[in-house]
Amino acid sequence: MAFNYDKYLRTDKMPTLWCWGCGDGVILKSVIRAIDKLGWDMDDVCIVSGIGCSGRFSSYINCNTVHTTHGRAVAYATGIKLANPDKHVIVVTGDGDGLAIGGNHTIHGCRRNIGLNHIVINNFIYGLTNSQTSPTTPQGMWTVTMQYGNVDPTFDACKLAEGAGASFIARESVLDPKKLEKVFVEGFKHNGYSFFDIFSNCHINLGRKNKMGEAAQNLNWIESITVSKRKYDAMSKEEKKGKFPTGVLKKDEEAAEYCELYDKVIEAAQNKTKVQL
Ligand SMILES: Cc1ncc(C[n+]2csc(CCOP(=O)(O)OP(=O)(O)O)c2C)c(N)n1
Repeated sequence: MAFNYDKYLRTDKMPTLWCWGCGDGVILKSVIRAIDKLGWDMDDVCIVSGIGCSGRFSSYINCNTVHTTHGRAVAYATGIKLANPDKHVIVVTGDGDGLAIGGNHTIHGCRRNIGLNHIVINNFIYGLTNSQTSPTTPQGMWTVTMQYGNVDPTFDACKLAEGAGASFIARESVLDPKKLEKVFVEGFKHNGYSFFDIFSNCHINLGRKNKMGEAAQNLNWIESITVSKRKYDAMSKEEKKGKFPTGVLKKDEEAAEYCELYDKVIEAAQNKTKVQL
């Protein structure tokens, strides 16, 4: 039987504002399928998004949703999770939203290892505002702010998350929705900061002057830069250049989750003692 998305969607908000062929819809459907697989009650789920095309995520899914300000979604989500540690909080940002203006919040969410599920919809560009350079825009590509080609070094979001201390890190792309669903199920179950770098197409605003004006061209390019972690690990330094490993890149189930640590602060305050770590 066909999967019934309607019960998870705000169908009165359809059609979406996303462009034809946009990967955001694939990610939305994969998140819904993962939630369904986990059997979560939608009253226990909160989606927090920032501003951008990716920020629209919270508009279309029928659960608790908070559409916050640009760059601040992780900060809002931190408060929501601390006040409701038993709820499932999913943060959705763009690469600009979560890695440029909101990069600081992302770093500290990872450092605290708070139990958030942070999906960066990485389309390598500022989509909503029409093609400004983002931290993940590949060098050499045209953007409206780098019309002679972007010279800024490309940012690897998963390496940032690892350096900052996230305990679950994965990368996938919209090319394979089944893999996406699987990785969301695994990461959503994880107790700690689950960071997902999801490569998505923006053939309209990244593609239009970078010879990828059609979704398929943009997707082919994503395929050309991604390689499974298993293959990546066996590649030489030279072969690794310009490639990004996909799959689960880190999973540490021993790392302390922040809300649980914070319980110790509450306990210490009640007993007028110091936290026992
Ligand atoms: C404080 C603030 N600065 C700038 C903006 C304008 N703005 C809105 S969305 C956006 C960037 C969107 O790019 P990204 O976060 O990568 O998301 P996408 O649209 O590609 O999903 C910018 C700069 C804003 N709304 N608020």
